[in-house]
Amino acid sequence: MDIQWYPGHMAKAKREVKENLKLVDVVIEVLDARIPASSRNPDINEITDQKPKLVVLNKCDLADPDLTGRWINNFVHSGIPAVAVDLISGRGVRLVPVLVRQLAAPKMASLISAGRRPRAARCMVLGIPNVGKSFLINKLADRRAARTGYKPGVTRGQQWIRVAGNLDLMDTPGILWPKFEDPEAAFRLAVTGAIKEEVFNIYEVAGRLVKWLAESYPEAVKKRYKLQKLPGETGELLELVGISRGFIGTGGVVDLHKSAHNVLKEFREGKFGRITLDYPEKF
Ligand SMILES: Nc1nc2c(ncn2[C@@H]2O[C@H](COP(=O)(O)OP(=O)(O)OP(=O)(O)O)[C@@H](O)[C@H]2O)c(=O)[nH]1
Ligand SMILES: [Mg+2]
Repeated sequence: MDIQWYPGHMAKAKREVKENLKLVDVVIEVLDARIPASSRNPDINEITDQKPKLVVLNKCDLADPDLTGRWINNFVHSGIPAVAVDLISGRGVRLVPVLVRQLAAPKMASLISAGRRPRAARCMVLGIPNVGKSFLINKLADRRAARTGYKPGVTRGQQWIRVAGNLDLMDTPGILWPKFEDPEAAFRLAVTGAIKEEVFNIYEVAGRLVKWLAESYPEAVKKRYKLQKLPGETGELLELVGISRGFIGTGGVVDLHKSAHNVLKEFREGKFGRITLDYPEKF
């Protein structure tokens, strides 16, 4: 898979993150629970090295619950506080401010012992595009303070938002690394919606996804497209999706573009079940 996507606004965002990091007490790194490894940007790790950090595994409603539990264990065992949340139902969200305040406590204590007045804990929310950073902030603020959206690249600038519990949160634009050296990670980022559809080949990605689903979750695929048997060929699978959905264009030809879009859309909506693409190594 050939993806070269590093728009200027991301380079700018990275610079601004570096500058603003000195203002914050804690960093929240939002990851996609379906791809906790592939959605970790190595750049973010490097920039935020010295800051207390909370990992939030978001979109748990779409991920395999057993694997989410194992991922959380993995993070916690390696000394990184982590919590699983589902922002649609709100599950797990209440824990986030509690954990952030715990992580900020040493800094707050040092401010007070230096004779400074107590202030709200400041926290920067970081992550790759479309993982739900702005959505998390809105949920904690209990209002639509930050703009959110279905596509990656919605948030363009940094913004402070005060939330309940004496916490100031900074929303940031999603940051993705310039090269996707690991083609498997690039594929996973594309299917989960972190990469703009304009910069990858939708037939290649959707074809590969439906093939993988047919191999890993054959019953779900058969049921979804009312198929008795699954063909081996990727092209044939996309064609069958089109027939099953009635995507027939002029001359009775299957509209493969619509089929590809539909596969991606339904996968992202969790229509094939709760699926995690990255496996934890231990635990
Ligand atoms: N199913 C599901 N969808 C979610 C969840 N959280 C957020 N979303 C969806 O994810 C999409 C992206 O949310 P945003 O908050 O805009 O993402 P972001 O990380 O701020 O994205 P950028 O600003 O583009 O970097 C939206 O369409 C949300 O509805 C969740 O827990 N479950
Ligand atoms: Mg955003």
